[in-house]
Amino acid sequence: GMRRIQVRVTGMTCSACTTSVEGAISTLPGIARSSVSLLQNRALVVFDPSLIKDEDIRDAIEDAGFEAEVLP
Ligand code: 9UX
Repeated sequence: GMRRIQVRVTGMTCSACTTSVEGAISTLPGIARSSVSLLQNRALVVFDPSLIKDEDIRDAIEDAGFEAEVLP
């Protein structure tokens, strides 16, 4: 089945940052759905855990230039 996580994303200061984060997530394998909130500093990601791990999603957001932490 699909896994759903929330990621705290800090360092987004404008809507173009949000678009960058969305782009970084959506190009990863196994992503079913993602939405990023600038105001809440939060990304919601639904993905196939047989294709990608929480840590890979976090790392992709960090590689795009933001701080990311998967929430418990
Ligand atoms: Mo907006 Mo974000 O001008 O790194 S794109 S601040």
